[in-house]
Amino acid sequence: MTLSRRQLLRGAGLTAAWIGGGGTRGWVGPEPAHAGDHMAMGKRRPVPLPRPLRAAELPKFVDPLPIPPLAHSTATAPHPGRPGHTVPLYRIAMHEIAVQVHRDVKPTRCWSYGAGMPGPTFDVRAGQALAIEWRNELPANHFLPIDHTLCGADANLPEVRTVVHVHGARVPPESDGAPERWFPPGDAWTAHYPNRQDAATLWYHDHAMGIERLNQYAGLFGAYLLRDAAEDALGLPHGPHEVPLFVFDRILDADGQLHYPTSGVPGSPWVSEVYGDTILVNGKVTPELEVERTAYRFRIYNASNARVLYPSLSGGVPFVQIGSDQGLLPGPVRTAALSLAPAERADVIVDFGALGGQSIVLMSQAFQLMRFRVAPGAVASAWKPPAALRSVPRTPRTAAVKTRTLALDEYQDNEHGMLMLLDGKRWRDPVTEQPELDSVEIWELVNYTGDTHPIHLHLVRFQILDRQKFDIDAFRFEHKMQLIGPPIVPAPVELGWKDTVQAYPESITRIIVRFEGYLGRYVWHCHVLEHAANEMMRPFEIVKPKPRRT
Ligand SMILES: [Cu+2]
Repeated sequence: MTLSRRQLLRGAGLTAAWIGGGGTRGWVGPEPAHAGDHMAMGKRRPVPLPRPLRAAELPKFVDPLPIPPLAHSTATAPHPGRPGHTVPLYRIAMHEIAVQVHRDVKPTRCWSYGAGMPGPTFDVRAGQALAIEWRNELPANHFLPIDHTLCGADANLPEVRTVVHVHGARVPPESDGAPERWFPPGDAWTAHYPNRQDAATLWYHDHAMGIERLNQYAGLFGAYLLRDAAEDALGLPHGPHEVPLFVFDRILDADGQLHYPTSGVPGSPWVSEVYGDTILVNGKVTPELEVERTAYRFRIYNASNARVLYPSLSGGVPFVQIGSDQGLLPGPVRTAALSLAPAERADVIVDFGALGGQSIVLMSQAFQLMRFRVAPGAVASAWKPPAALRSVPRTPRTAAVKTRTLALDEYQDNEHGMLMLLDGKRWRDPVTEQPELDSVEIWELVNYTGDTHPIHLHLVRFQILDRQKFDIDAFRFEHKMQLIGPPIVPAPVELGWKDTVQAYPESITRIIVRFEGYLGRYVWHCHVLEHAANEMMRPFEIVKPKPRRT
């Protein structure tokens, strides 16, 4: 029998003692793997679904692309910081709904923040505070398999719990949607969103401890578009020419119902990643959007649990990418394909002006996601991208007062087979990342695994400095950190502000972060939701600056 190198590595149990950051850092973690245990190790593979929906055989492009409605405020709430003032209040209730994902498929049970899935789109202005009352009107029982052995998913808790995180929003800690701030059906929670940040393509989604991956899989997410005057001045396509596209993979059974795979291990159904063979856009399988012969702005979200998407257009039609997670890029970037890990966003322009009468398919590798049918007619005038979009000054490395070296690694775990941890620590270990308010730090994410982990920091925006490969064998077998080649600077599409970064396999990914906004406790985690559920999530705490001698 042949063992793969990764099986050998896991079997060797060598991961527990890396000396990093210039000093020896003792680490006490889960039991290291024992030689010979390799058969029991590794990722938990999902049990195959006996009767899957054969989505690839469904007729394509027969349903119109749904466009989520806008959310509207219906009341006011007291301004949290200004006595006598009020802010608009939005009331959003979570319900179980039935979604027609395709003309020929029975309605699918989903959970949503509105009448459709995804939930309503918040279209709001930077600098204008608002409040949202999130009301949990979901059923008392979950329809997807809870693993009660995971941290924070104990069997004595209410089965259905929810809390909402506006991903990328700069909010006080009490409004951030901390995973343990969940509330059960029948309860509500009002959060405040100051919106004191630049225009950006944000989104809201469930973040309830231990079941976030199930709640998002069920459909609990939606768009939160933040606009500002700098963006208005660019005259970008808007109104009917601006469309959010939530792309996500799911497994559907022959009856069109969501299937969340299980491990087959009694009492512990967690699996390490979920990949579906059905990809939906705004809740439809291969929908179609009729477009005019003009430029459109698409906000593309990867709302998958684990799948990285590589959106491209048929016929070599390019995207002009104008923004990423946290708003506009410095300048437009013409590109044939995008790369979006879970939770990443791309803000793109597609100019259909010269494509009258044509059909353009949005793809991700071999998957056909949706089709644009362009109105017939002669070539219309072409959209001219602005030469510059927004100033994104690079944060100099010299601004950093601290460099943290943080390991992303896999460990043998007796209960779950495999565990992925941030710097060898679990969620409930003491807080170790405590940046001072307004300080700048460099975080070196050292990924010892063979997977890309999309790492998201709540509250802040950051810049990617570089990535650098290292020799994983030299590390595993000789305990040496041997870098391979020079640091690779980010591609032009990664030169904007980010809140989620792809930490590449067997590489160091360096980001530079200013911890501005608020004091208090936030979260950083992998956005592969199965990883986050099994300990690849940690608190961080922004603390008061220590007084310094002048
Ligand atoms: Cu991960």
